[in-house]
Amino acid sequence: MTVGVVAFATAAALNTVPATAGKPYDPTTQSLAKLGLRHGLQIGTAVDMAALNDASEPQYRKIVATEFSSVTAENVMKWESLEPTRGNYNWGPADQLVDFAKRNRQSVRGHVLVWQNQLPTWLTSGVADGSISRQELRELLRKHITTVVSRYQGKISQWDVINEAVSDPWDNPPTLHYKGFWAQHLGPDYIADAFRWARAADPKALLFYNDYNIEAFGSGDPADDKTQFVYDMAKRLLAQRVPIDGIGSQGHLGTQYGNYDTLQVAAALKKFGALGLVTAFTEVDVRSQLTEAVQAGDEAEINPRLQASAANFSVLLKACLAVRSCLSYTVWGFSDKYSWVPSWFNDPPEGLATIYDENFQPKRAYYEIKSDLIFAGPPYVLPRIAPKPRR
Ligand code: 9MR
Repeated sequence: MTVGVVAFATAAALNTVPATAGKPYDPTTQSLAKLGLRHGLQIGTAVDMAALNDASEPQYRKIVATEFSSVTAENVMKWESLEPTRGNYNWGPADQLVDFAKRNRQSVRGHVLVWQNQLPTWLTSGVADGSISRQELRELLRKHITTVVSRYQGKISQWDVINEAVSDPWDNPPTLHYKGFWAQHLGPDYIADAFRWARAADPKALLFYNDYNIEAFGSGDPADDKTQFVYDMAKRLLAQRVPIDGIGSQGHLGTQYGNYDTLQVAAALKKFGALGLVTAFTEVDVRSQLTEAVQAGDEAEINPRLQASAANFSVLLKACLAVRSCLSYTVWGFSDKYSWVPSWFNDPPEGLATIYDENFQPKRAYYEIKSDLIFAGPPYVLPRIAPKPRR
């Protein structure tokens, strides 16, 4: 009898911490945003402005507002969208997202200042037909960065200053190199210039280099290891006192590939951290091949994909949690209904890449990353460091 009472009292005492309003605390009912905050970690999503503004899609808006503490414009802060014709700016959709974030007390990742894709045609065709000279192009880039960063100064926590500047081993030539429009027309010094111009326009935003396939180190040879190439680049930029603050690892994974384990990814984040840089996962999604059986609804083919996807989302999140300089974890869209994947990969078709299904129901991946946030804590998972923007 006495033993029973003691056991009951002990269980009750454990259950009271941290109770709210007489109810035991149930972390599974908390949002990803809230659970991330326990670690000082921002949980973000890319936002499709058309979906956000679609009155027939209230769930989209609600989930963006409630589950996430950070937002990124999936497209509307890209140059072609901001300045579709020369000198005429279209700020509307980008401003709307920044206002939305403010109302919902979210931070904003700025994406993207310098990239070879989604450039306005007036710019690329001007360069192609010789009417825009090299000198003028450099000046246009300076003006673009200055104008955009100044407009959102104080409202953007992290800017992707440079995106995807490094080639891949499957490119020609296969030896890794600076690729694309900007390297071709301005030479690789545009990278240092861009960071300096961005810093001049916003003293506080954290300035990032952002790329895919840099989740883990490989051979260690910058000729074929993209992570190593980016690491060497960052180290050189720092030695030249270029104001780069962080490395954004996009995290576009696929369940058909080998992928990584948590310790491997954490080691890469730590290595960047040891340079004095912060890190972030900026565009996480984990796609799968949609075989005929998957498309026909065969659970035996769907379930392993959902599980593998969840596991990969979790690997990146746990690695981030384990490294204090990893400040945010952003998914590239949260619902399969609005994912870039199906329209980009069709041979074979791919999809199932996000954490909610097409009906906005949370998938295995959602619950898995939620449990990572719940079960992480000291001594191995500590609050994030306070970042200091480099001058
Ligand atoms: O998700 C974006 C998609 O809607 C656009 O059509 C595409 C155009 O290039 O860009 C996608 O976002 C990319 C991001 O800006 C940079 N990293 C890769 C992302 C997926 O392609």
